[in-house]
Amino acid sequence: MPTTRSVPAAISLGAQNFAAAAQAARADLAAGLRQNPARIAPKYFYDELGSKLFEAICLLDEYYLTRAEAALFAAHGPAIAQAAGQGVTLIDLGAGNCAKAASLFPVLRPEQYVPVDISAEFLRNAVAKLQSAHPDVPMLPLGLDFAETLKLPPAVRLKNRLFFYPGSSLGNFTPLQAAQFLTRIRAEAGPDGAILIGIDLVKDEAILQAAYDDALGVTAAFNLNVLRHANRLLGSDFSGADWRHIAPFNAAQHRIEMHLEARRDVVVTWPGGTRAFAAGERIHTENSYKYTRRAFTELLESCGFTAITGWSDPVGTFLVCHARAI
Ligand code: AVJ
Repeated sequence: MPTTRSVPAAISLGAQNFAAAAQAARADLAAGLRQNPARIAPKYFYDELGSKLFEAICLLDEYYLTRAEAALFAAHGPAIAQAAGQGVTLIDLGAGNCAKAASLFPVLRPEQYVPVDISAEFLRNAVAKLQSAHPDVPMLPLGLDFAETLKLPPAVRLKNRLFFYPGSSLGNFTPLQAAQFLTRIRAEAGPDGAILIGIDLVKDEAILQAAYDDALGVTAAFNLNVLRHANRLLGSDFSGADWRHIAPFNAAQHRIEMHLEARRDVVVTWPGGTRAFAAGERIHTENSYKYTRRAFTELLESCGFTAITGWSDPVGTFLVCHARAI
């Protein structure tokens, strides 16, 4: 009989530094709003409501990514487990509701599960549920911004680290930033480490656009919610009603862009700053890069990954890759 494990509270790295982190977020948001064009980084989407809206996006007919990836995990689970080997330390970057990793538990049988998410509160709730469903898997939730630091606490096993980065999250980075991030993962993975990563592939523009501008307006709500989060963090006075969600495909850069476009002349004020937007002016909130299978394999290789195995569907909707750090 497996013993029942109590759920460790999400370790919030930097929680001891809460004031400094809040100050850094304010400085970052204010600097982005002063730029031309203005920008708000996609990490600010994920307050509690934003995380829930993203979960809802994953259920939309138009947002094919999550289902395409889940189908690949289901179809190739045994092959993925074979590539990964026994007794992995599964480090889930951007775990959210932890559903993707949990779907792989039966085949991967991880020795330790380390979900990492910027939204520690959301993570705590997800892990509480998951731990009771899988009492035999030791879990160590970490509330941390892994784009800032990948330094993991000593309680994370060093052996057989498998960095799990699903959902095409890498697409938020420019190709140069993506290469830098993959190189850091490779360094943290160590000699017996590996990566299991999912990436969205370039496809028909209409399919891409619909995925980021759905008929129900859930993605619009997700994008607009960043303004509510900014208001709380920065003390700004954005009104969602002043802004429109737009999601054009930038063909030259192989990326969907999300912006918020001012519906009228708007003045936004926060403690210590102000910014005037003319009607039609935009705030850039996200890039979502799409890769070809060849370009993505070359990216992994250029970052020093080897023994790359890729799984895709016949139409080339989505790609899952396993690769060794050394
Ligand atoms: C979580 C970054 C993979 O780019 O598809 C979904 C975020 N933005 N709809 C993506 C997102 C709008 C998503 N990633």
